[in-house]
Amino acid sequence: MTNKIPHGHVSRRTMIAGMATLPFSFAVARHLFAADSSTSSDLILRENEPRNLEFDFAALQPITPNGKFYVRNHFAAPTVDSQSWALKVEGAVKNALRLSYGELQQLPSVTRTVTLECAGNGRIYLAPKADGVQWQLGAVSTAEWTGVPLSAILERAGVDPNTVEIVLEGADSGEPSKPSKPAGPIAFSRSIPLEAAQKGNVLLAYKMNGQLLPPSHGFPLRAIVPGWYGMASIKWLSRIVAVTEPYRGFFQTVDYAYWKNEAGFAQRVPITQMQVKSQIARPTLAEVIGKGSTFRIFGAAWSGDAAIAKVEVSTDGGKTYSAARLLGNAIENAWRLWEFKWTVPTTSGKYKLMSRATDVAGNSQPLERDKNRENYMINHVVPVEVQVQ
Ligand SMILES: Nc1nc2c(c(=O)[nH]1)N[C@H]1C(S)=C(S)[C@@H](COP(=O)(O)O)O[C@H]1N2
Ligand SMILES: [Mo]
Repeated sequence: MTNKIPHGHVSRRTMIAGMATLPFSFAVARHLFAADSSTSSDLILRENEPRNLEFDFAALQPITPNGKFYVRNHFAAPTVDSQSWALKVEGAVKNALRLSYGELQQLPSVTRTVTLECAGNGRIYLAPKADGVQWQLGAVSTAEWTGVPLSAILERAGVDPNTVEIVLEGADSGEPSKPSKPAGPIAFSRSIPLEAAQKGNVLLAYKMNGQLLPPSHGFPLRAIVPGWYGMASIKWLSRIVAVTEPYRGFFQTVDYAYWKNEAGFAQRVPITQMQVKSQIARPTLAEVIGKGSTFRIFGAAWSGDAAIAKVEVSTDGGKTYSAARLLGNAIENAWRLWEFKWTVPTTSGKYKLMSRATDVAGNSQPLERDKNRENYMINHVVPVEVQVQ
């Protein structure tokens, strides 16, 4: 197997997880000493075609540099010529629109810090093994996005009163890999309720961390749907359609959907908001820690709907928990970093570290996996075992 990413590497955690099938190079030392370079060599290759790259979560910082931000593609990334490209707005609208790249950039813009997490983040920790890209901790990242509020575009278009949802479609297309699928290629597309689309916080972004949107993150334009799992934030956005019936496309009902017990039935529903979650960035799995030392356990926590109220840490496999310190200020729809100063025991051995977040709406990370969620929305507490010696 070839690794097409120049100087690609796998992290120590990847090796420990024994992913023998992964493309591999021995530039590990480089990774350990790399400071903050923003090249794709900082990413962990999960799949070559379509390209799927994981952020090295051990390198956690408030904003993820563009070259370290995870990449999730379902089809080959399209090359879009921004000069001939135009955003189409159509369906149940009074004025169908065609907006050029230049026109969009002329409109009033806003910048928001938003965390994106793939609904499959952490899938490698599921037992039995679940289908899909075997993400560890790094299918989550945070950037500052600049663009035009979707609400402003919808206002211009004049959405019909019977509109219920807004469908967003990307310029990429192909045949999905899941068994139940339409004949022939389809575009990657997803809907959000009209109410969410009109809220003002959904962006049509053309900048990421102050730079033009990189091709792998959706150049020239992508949606950013704050608080939702990443699948809603359509890249290479080409078409916006107002619809008067709920959208039932492949990525809405077959993929990125799950079974929810509702009204006495198991019902297939689309995945929407991110569930409350925290992750430990340091130490990493199987890290060796000096006995009797003080170790700074460090991580991030986020929730789709609400700010993080608290993060609790256990260093004894969940028997007892203590409060972690939340760092910086809360930013709506962005992760909150946290730390916990661990007085490391003087006894050598394996220790199970756990973190558990609670949001201000009162949602806490579950300790058990909800099996109805199959291979998505993985937010239960996953221990990180370390070696004290
Ligand atoms: N057009 C298009 N948009 C897309 C996808 C895609 O494959 N095609 N993947 C989605 C998924 S599942 C996620 S998690 C995010 C990832 O965004 P990123 O690659 O910028 O991290 O993009 C979403 N938008
Ligand atoms: Mo995703």
